[in-house]
Amino acid sequence: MARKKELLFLKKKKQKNFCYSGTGAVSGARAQLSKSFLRLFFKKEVLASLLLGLPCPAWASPTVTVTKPWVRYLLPSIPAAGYMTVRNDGDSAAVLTGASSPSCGMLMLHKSEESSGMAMMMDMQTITIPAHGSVTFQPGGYHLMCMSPAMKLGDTVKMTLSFQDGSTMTVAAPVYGAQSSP
Ligand SMILES: [Cu+2]
Repeated sequence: MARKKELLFLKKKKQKNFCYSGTGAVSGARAQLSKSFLRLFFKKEVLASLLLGLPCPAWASPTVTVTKPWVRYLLPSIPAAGYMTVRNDGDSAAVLTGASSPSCGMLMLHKSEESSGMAMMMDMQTITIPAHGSVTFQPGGYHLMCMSPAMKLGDTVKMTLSFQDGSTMTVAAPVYGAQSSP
């Protein structure tokens, strides 16, 4: 019984892994696996798809939409932040599990919060967009943290969002400076 559950879990994981294109996401998902034989299995799968150049069966959810993506960029040495509104018109929650961008090095899910007068930033493993609801990424709240920004003002950068159901979405975000926003 327990074994069956484990296999189901494995199947889900496999589906999820297959749709990631960023190496960061793959290694992140791999890190979640506890058993070494599972790790081997996944390594083989990922390696095979890389070697054979198999297309990742990426698909976009028909019920999730992203509006007004933009990036606030200050300096190359300071992480930039990505903002947007993610809307979910589906009947079940959409769970954002990661993000990647060729212009960011690592692109992380973060949340800013104030705690006893101090501004804090938290690393989020997932961000849930409720059914028939939306989550707004904005200064002072949820944001995508672009750790090594390679961009300049006026550029448009691509950011890919990965969801728990295996769907992905790539958005084009215009780059703004310290004083401006869309
Ligand atoms: Cu941050």
